Amino acid sequence: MIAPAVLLALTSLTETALAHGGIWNYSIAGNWQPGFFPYYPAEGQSSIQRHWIDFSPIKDVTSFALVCNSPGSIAEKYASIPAGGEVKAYYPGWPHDIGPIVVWMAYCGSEPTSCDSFNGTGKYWFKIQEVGLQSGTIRNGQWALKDLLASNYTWTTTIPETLRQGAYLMRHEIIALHVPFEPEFYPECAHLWVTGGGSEKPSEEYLASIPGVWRQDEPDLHMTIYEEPTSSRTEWKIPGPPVWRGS
Ligand SMILES: *[C@@H]1O[C@H](CO)[C@@H](O)[C@H](O)[C@H]1NC(C)=O
Ligand SMILES: *[C@@H]1O[C@H](CO)[C@@H](O)[C@H](O)[C@H]1NC(C)=O
Ligand SMILES: *[C@@H]1O[C@H](CO)[C@@H](O)[C@H](O)[C@H]1NC(C)=O
Ligand SMILES: [Cu+2]
Repeated sequence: MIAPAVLLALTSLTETALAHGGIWNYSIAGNWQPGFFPYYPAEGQSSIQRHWIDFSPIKDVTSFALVCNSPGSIAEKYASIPAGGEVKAYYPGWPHDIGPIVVWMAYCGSEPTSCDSFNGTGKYWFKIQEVGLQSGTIRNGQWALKDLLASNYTWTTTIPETLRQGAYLMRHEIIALHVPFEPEFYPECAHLWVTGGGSEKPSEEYLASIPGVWRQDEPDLHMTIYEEPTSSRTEWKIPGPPVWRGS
């Protein structure tokens, strides 16, 4: 017997799952664990992922939902990981193949639970990874999203080895570019406790505000991949600050 609330959730799941998606699970230094699943009741869930409402994209680049999705309320847990460790994010059934993946972090504070009181809105964010168009054309080339589809919907990121210890938000962001002039943003955040004895932090030039980093008049986001001169271009630059890799 399935409870009506769950049935309802599953119905909306089949509708939206066809078009969109997000991170269901994380592997932290080799161990898989569940994220927050938006189509189950929040009650009873306990994970490292900030809460999100559904698989739909965020299209308003000024929205607070761009930070850690909507509602973006705090996660119940933290995953401990040494600097230099590997995080894998699992996007089962992810449907789109045109667009980049950008992975960001923000320092919440020096206590193991500092993210509990950290909103994330503002100039705190630095990129630790970005993959856009690696070869070919904007219309048909090898985008990060094609790599994601080719690797069983799994995206792998290494935490910079020299990053100072602390609590961090890790923000995965897919930008899907298949709809003309309507880039779709798919952010989700996780709580991390980074250990390992590093001492570095990114300087000002690496930091961006979210929301704020993406703009409505940014030509490389608000474009159509289906028409020239864009479709046959072989270069596409991810807007925003450079990636911080530590020294
Ligand atoms: C992956 O996430 C789903 C949805 O939250 C959950 O049902 C499943 O148990 C998770 N699997 C693992 C290995 O964490
Ligand atoms: C963060 O703060 C902004 C501005 O006060 C607010 O609008 C937004 O909803 C907050 N986000 C979260 C996740 O609480
Ligand atoms: C894809 O990755 C998920 C998460 O690690 C795993 O549960 C699943 O078995 C993998 N599927 C294949 C075909 O490798
Ligand atoms: Cu979609």
